[in-house]
Amino acid sequence: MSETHSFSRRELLQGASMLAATTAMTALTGCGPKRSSSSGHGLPGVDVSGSHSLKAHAMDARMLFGFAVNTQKLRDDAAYRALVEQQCSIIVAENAMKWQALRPAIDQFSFADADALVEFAASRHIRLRGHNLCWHEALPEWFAKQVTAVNARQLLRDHIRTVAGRYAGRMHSWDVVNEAIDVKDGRPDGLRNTPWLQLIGTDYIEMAFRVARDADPSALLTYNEYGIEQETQDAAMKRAAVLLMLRRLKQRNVPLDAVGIQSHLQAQSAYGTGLQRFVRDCREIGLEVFLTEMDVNDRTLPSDIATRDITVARLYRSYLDLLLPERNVTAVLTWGVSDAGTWLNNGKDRAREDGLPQRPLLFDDHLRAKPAFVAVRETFDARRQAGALRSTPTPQKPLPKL
Ligand code: 9MR
Repeated sequence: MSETHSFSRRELLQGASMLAATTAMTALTGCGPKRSSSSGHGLPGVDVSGSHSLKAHAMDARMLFGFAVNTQKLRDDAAYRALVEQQCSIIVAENAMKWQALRPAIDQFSFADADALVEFAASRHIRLRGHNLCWHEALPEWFAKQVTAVNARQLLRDHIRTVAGRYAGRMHSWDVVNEAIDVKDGRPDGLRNTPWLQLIGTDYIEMAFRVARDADPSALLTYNEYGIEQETQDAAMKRAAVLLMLRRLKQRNVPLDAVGIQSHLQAQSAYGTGLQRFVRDCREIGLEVFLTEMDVNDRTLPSDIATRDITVARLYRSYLDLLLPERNVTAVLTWGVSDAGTWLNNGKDRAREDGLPQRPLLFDDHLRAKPAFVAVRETFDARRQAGALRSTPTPQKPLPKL
């Protein structure tokens, strides 16, 4: 992170007072993050409400901030709902708008949860991302049995028309195609060998974007991808393949407005100029960038919770310090509201060896702000301060008025 490393350190010093205060408080009172999060700790004395919220600080930096939400919790858990209302200017359904949720049968749609989410967001003036219209995962069970080369194209078209059409004019953005690149599949174009590719052919991506634009002309149409963040060879190759695809789409006038960089980060991995270059390349072809699914996998970090929380906070800080100076980055979302219910605590391959739950997010499982909350908020402030000195317009549509 050559260029950005010193910047991060400087920012770290600026923000160190809050973390130092928290650590000192922990040492003095024993009520800071120590053992299992189930005992409930947060940052004593840190106001996260109103003008101190992430959405307020993000707005000052001309960005949106939000969470991926669980629609059932949003309905049933008042504290969870209040935190979403307090912190978010944008939300996305973690699962409720996937095919698996919306399509109980090949000829049926089930919109109850998605409709409720759209109403919730509209009534609170929170923007909504749609995730997603075309993906190789979260397909319903009937898919493998009933979808063939004969009906696949029409099925995808109808799905996008129906779903994007139903919420037309109400969505900030749609992840139209999710995770379509996998270099390891060995194709020269880098495309992942998905059922959609096999059944429709390579133009399924272009088709999906065109149908989405027709169905909802006002949503920002997004390509969303993971595995492109690190400084590794694999990530560099994947970035190159994604960029090649995006450029080809743009050359063909396919309606494409933004790229989602998922940002599922790994503690102790390096993030740097390769990703920064990618964001700039996206800008050059007229694309906004959203950080769509941020969290930090802490499975390689020590058990001690204070150490883990500070290390996770530092990674959020250095990652956002790297990317937020890029003016085409206009939204940041974490993948989940709190450490309770994070996808990282499901599945053996993500489990920590010490058996403790992962702590990947900005709020603990009692919905209390963690050091990462402060770190993220300060990166928003740094962007605001930099923006005051250096104003570069975003290439596409301006941010909707807040
Ligand atoms: O967090 C989501 C988990 O609850 C689902 O079981 C899973 C399959 O639908 O998807 C998870 O979310 C993924 C997202 O949709 C796309 N990027 C990777 C996310 C984490 O796997």
